[in-house]
Amino acid sequence: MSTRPVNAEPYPWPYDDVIDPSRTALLLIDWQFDFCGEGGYVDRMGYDIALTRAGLGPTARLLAAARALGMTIVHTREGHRPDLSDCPPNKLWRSKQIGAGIGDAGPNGRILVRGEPGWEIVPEVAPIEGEVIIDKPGKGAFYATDLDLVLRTAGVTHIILTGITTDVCVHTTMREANDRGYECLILDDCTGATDLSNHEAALKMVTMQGGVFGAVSSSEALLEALGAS
Ligand code: C5J
Repeated sequence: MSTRPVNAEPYPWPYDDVIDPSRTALLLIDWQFDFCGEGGYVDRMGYDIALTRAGLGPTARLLAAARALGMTIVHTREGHRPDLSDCPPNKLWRSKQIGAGIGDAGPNGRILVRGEPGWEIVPEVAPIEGEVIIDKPGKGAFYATDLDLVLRTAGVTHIILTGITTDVCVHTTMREANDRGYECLILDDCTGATDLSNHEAALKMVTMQGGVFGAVSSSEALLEALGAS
C-alpha cells in the first residue's frame, strides 16, 4: 500500500513524509457516555453534548479504515477506582462545585467511576478484541498509565489523535506525546469540546511556532492521503 503526506496545518503531516500504518497509532480518547452521553458527566455539568458527540461519525469511519490498514488502535477511558482512592481531592471538590460530583450516583451510575455504565465507551467507536484500552485517572493518557511502554513495544512513532475533549484530555495527551518525541496529528472533525471557541482555540494553538505540538487536519484529508477515501 502507498500513502502520502496529509494536507495539514501548519505543515504537510508527517514531518518525515510517509505515513507508515505499522508505525502509526490511532488514539481514541475518552469516547465515554460520561463525556458524550445523556445523563453523563458533561451533560450533568450543563454543557451541550451535541458538541462532544459531533466527531463520532467521522471517527467511526476513520476507525474502520485504520483497522483495515493495521494501525495500532488505542482507546482511553478517564475514570477512578470505586473508592476514589486515585481521585485527587481538588479534582473531586471541583466536580462537586459544578454539580457533577465524581462518584455521585446519576442516571448512568456513579460519575466517572470505573465499571459504571457512564464510564463505558459508546457503541459507535467501541473497542474490539485485540485493541489496547488505557484506563487513566487524569487528563493526559500518559500520566499514571503504561501507554508509552505499549506504544514503544508496538514500534509506534506517529500518533493520530481523536476524541473528547479537544481542549482538555486530547490536548494534554498530545502535549505529553509530543514531549516524548511522537509525531502527532490532531483531527478537527474527530474531536470536540464543551465550548466551540475552546475547540477552535485548542486547534489553533497546535499550529503556532511551526507546529508546536504537531499538525492539524481533517479525517477526510487523512483518508485521502491513506488511499482510503
Ligand atoms: C474532561 C476529558 N474534560 N476527557 N475530560 O474532564 O476531556
